[in-house]
Amino acid sequence: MTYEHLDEEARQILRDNDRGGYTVPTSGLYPYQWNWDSAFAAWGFSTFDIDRAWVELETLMASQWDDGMVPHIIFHRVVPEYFPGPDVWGAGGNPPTSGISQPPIAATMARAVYAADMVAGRPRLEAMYDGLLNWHRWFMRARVDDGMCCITHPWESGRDNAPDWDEGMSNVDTSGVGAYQRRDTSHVDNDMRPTKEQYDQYLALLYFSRDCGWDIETINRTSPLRIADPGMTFMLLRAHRDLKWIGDAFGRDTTEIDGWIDTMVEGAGRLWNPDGGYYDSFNMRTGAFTGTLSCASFYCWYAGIDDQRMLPHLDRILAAVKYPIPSYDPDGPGFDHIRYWRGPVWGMANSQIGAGLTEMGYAEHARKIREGTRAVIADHGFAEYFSPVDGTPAGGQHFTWTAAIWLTYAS
Ligand code: 9WN
Repeated sequence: MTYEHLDEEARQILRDNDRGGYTVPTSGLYPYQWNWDSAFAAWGFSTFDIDRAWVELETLMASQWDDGMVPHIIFHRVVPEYFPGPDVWGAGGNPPTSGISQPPIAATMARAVYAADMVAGRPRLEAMYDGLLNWHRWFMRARVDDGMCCITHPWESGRDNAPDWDEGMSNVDTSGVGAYQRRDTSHVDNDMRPTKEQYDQYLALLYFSRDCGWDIETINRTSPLRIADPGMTFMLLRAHRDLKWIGDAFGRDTTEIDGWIDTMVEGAGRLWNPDGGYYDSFNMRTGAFTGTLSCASFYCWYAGIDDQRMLPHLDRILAAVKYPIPSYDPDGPGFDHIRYWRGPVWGMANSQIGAGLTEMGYAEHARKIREGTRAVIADHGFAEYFSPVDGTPAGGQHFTWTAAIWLTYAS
């Protein structure tokens, strides 16, 4: 079966969501530049407009903070459709930005874009190297404890309402949050989005870090939330490896990155929950695993860790759902097939897990995930995410990263 009409639709989505130098995830619901969405967009553009692919990454890196952080949202043109906007974040910047980061996949995607453009792209990749290095250095300083990458806000993980954060978030004091007007539920059904209680907690945490003046040391010491995330840990480890590859290609000294890789391989091992028998999140404040098997648990292969112990979980889950891979274990107590990161399938996560499986030689598992990703998009369109049970398209439509991974991975 050919999917040429879907290839063209995917390219059109990227063009439609292009705001000139950056791509919005989808119009209305997410009207700004998001960090890891942009990296996926660049990968998608690399299949048909290589210059535009580089520009996407260059625009992202242009908003890097002086301390090295690359923010999770860049508010290029302030609009009323999204809450919380730059006034709430109070993080400064020109254009203004949010005050946290997001999964650092830009080095990985820069390497992928370069693979499509190895001659003309060489100086553009080289120009990006120091910024990427500084960002990774920021992560090692600000977020990595004992080799595990921690989040200080669920939005930083990219898996906002994953059950991983439930217990940690229940300790966040929301009494000072006050009244506010959400915008997301005017674009999307309530039952596909985080709850009001979770939004209160997101805001309380945002205000907490803002009141710390976004100072890393103060936040590290005092934030009520600090959870080591297998998703962030595996993605950062993978990105370190890709950054080292880039540095080596330009004859840079990559000894520092070698050290980070060693530290994080060890740290990733600490995220193995021996009771559950899977990679788990770990609450640094309580010293306990969160007991959550999620799509992030399957990122080990993507990080270059060949761990066969995760394969039986993958087999069980592949047999349990119509479309892989649910963002949370369908047998878990918090599973909800339609509510955002508590069950739905995210195509871009599949592309990462699938890449890891392919690289580690698990071709049959990789094939099933790729075919499932192709089927859910072909059957249900370019939605933000989908029910793993029946494919119901959910969240925003005409979605950038779904289109991007269609072009690069699923079609
Ligand atoms: C908050 C843009 C982003 C993604 C995240 C996803 C969602 C934002 C929101 O949308 O988060 O950052 O407002 O819900 O969880 O992964 O980057 O697509």
